[in-house]
Amino acid sequence: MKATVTSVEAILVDLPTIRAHQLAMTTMQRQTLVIVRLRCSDGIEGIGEATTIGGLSYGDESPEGIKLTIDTYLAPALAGIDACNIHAAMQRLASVARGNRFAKSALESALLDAQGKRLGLPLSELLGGAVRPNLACLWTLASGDTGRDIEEAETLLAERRHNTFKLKIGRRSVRDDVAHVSAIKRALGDRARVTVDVNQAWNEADAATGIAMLEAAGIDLVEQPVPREQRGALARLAARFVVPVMADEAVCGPEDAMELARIAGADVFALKISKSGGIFEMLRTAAVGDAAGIALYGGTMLEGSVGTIAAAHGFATLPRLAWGTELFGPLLLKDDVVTARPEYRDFALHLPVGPGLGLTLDEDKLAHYRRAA
Ligand code: MUC
Ligand code: MG
Repeated sequence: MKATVTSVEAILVDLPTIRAHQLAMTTMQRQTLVIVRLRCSDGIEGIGEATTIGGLSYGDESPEGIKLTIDTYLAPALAGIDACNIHAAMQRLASVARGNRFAKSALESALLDAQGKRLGLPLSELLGGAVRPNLACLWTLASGDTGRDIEEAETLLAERRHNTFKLKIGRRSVRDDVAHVSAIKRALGDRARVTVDVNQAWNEADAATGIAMLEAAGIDLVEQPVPREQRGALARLAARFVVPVMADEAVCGPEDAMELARIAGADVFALKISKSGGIFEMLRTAAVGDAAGIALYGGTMLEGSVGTIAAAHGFATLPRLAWGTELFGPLLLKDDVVTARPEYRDFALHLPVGPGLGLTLDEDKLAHYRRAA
């Protein structure tokens, strides 16, 4: 079965969020997806997604930059190559571009989606098989208002949609943040797990103060309290506290994982296909953590359905995924660009069963939400 890549299109899609989403570095009112459409000589089309948070405020690839990189450098490099050999295609991309992991991840997803459709296999089967048909999925409370966050959590618990909540902190003073988190934990009690993501906002001294108070308040996990470069500080905090410390921004690829494992820099790794440069690199990163006894967690860049389901297929194949996932991105968006939205129930995301990603683009929605050229 031979097919070559005939064209690649990168489309910017702007979707409104259901409410403001406050992180340490930005407040989101909308999300911009970069949807990739890869067409092959046998008529099969694969889709992928590269999405980041808050333009350039979170990472070093912006949606506009990702589109430019794909249009100018990566799409020409894929033109005419064997669409069935995904490893060779990714090596070709590595040879023409350093970094640019988000853009590469979207293209890899599109190649895998096309190959899955070609062979009639769901992506997770193409990867060797899912060991779990659904993925535990938390929700992030980030409205910026404590009372509203508690109400939101109560509704989602009652609907059996989520029973773990991640709070985005690091924007206010340590004391104000701790007061906010503690109030939410007190209201929810043992009915829910509560984690926090500081998104690198604290220095080591603030982190030591903050984590001590969060631990006393019964918080279950602290994500990326200090800047990503400060691996020593992360290791000291992980050693000092019982509450698990998770690396997110500090762990992108297998080399980061190796170094963090060597210095016992974290108790948990947040995995993301985009920051690793695709599903295969995410799996290699996971393998290093797993071998070092570091627990794993399926992270998100608040992607829409395409990026979320690509990650879900990858996470479903991991032998161990102790902390579940945060693959709730589509639920934060008011609308979608796929015909059937992913299914969330009983505190989990359920994997679609169709070939490839198992998703179909909704052409009318895509035309409606795509950014005018
Ligand atoms: C991050 O840093 O983990 C994940 C959930 C959320 O609300 O923001 C993201 C990014
Ligand atoms: Mg994070």
